Amino acid sequence: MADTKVYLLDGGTLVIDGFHAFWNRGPAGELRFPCYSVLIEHDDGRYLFDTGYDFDHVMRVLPFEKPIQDAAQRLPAQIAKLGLKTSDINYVINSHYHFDHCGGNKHFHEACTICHAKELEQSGNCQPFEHLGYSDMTFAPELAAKRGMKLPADPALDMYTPRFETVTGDQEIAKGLWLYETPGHTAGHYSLMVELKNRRPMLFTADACYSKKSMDMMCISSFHLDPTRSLESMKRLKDLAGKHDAELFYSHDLESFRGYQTGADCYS
Ligand code: 5PN
Ligand code: ZN
Ligand code: ZN
Repeated sequence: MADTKVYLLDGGTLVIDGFHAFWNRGPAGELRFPCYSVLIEHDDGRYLFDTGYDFDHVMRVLPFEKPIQDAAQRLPAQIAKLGLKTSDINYVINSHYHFDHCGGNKHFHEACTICHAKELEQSGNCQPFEHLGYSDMTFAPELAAKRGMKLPADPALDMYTPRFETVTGDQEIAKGLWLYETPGHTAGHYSLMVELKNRRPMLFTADACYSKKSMDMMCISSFHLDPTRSLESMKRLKDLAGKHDAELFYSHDLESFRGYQTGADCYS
């Protein structure tokens, strides 16, 4: 039995307006925030929670979010830096299918792809106001075709036929690896808690809570399906953190991210 290890993989940054990050509160103005993936080395296999954004996709579809992602921040390079190949990843789990959380799925040809059943359903049949969020459909080429979307030519996609495993409810998907339902931001959003031997559990909020300031203000982002459920999920995260003495790791918080250990510097 080896100890579980957690690596945070820096995937670069994007810009949104303060009124998007803090819905109806602001203040307005450019806010640059990080995107990252979480690699969990577990006895049962290697799990990757979220896969960041694809630089070319953002430049093509949302250039106004001004992506900064250098070559070393591309996900395959981040994986290589740990001495791994993309084929070493056994499971890709997506908190949800917004473009800044699934852009790298296409690189993981061997992995089983896990998500909430409702998320897969919604991403294939979303509300008009969700189209920008669900604009990178490379994670599911067949769904993209069903939505009538033509995917750009991409060598990564030639080899990519994802196998989906959908789940519902709270789930311990491997020992000490917990998925908690936190809907509202999207239909089938999951947050992830990882129990470790030598420290407090890590609770990755994903987009159920962008930042510490969001939690302190109980303020959600403006990209959401259901604001009331979003707030309930934020309260749920706070309760879970209290109950398990877990440390909250936010999805898009530059200040917090600067304090996180990244790359080969892992948590265990
Ligand atoms: C970073 C970001 N930008 C735009 C959208 C959107 O329209 O839905 C989700 C989202 C984002 O996470
Ligand atoms: Zn999102
Ligand atoms: Zn996000």
